[in-house]
Amino acid sequence: MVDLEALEAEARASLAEAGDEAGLDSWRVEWLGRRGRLTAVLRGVRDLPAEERPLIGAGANRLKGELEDAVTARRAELLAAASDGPALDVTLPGRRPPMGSLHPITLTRRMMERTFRDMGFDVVEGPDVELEEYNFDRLRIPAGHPARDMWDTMWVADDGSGGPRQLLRTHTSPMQIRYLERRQPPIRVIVPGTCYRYEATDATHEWMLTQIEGLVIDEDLSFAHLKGTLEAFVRRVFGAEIETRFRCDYFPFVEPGAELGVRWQGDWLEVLGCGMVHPEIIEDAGLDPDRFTGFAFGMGVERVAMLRYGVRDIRHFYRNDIRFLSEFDQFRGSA
Ligand code: FA5
Repeated sequence: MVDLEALEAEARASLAEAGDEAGLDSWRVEWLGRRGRLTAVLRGVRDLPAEERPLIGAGANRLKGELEDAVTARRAELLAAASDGPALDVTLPGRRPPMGSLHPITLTRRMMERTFRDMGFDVVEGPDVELEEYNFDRLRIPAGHPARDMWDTMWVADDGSGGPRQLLRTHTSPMQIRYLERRQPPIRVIVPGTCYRYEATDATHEWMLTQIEGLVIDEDLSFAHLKGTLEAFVRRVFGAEIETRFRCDYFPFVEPGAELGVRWQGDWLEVLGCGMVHPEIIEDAGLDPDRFTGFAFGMGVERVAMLRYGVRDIRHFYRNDIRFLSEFDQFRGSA
């Protein structure tokens, strides 16, 4: 009588020896192939004495199924060993898709907006493509005025319709005029937005930059309010130890005008221009300049971001290098 038990033991022992795919193949030929040893037993069943047939036949068929399973299991085992882990571990967490994060300028802009909101400012936006009139003339910078050279301008191509000239705004100050057309004092507003200048770039200058304009108009406002507001802002953003300096500066739409610089890498970095709103601008808005005064400022968001994150070259911000941008993942949610 065929000893199925001995046969099974031998088959399993030899399967355990198979160390690779080729070994598994030859094992299969030897045991389960057309001329294989178990196949031979199955074929021989019909020649067995009638009383042995059912027992051996059923046993050999069961063994065939079990050996098929065993070879599948052995293959998985070999695969797992090769990949140094289970072939498929369904308990592992899925692969996390890359999430991205907010751009450092967006993070900084939102932080600045929030700081001004806390100080009681409204936030509004204006058009990137602006009329010459608002960007220059009504800010007391008529054509031919030397102050136009302070802003190298990108003009929108003339469409030949004889309409007013348009440009990519060089600063957010035109929104001072637009806002004064719509609102009455007391005014306390900031205007974040992108500006464009036809400028050569260097470590602190980009041709595309973000500004936050501020405009405050009320009765009895003095330069002390301007200084107090901006110093409070700077201390909130950079901490109480930050070193600042005001210096005289000239902008045709303010009188007097100043710039604010902060200590940066042993030097000073100009962060904003500011001043008392020129009485003519107040008057043009239909307000009495003897009653209403105010101050305005325009600050560079990229400059604030450089100080905040210790970025030494402004040009990193818009190079779109994922290695640089992913440094800011850690600030996700801090905006
Ligand atoms: C202005 O644009 C004035 N409109 C600011 C102003 C508003 C003055 C209201 C008075 C009253 P200025 O060109 O200096 O000024 O730019 C203001 C700030 O924008 C600078 O202090 C700097 O922080 C930033 N800035 C200007 N040019 C660039 C540039 N090319 N790249 C990066 N930041 C810049």
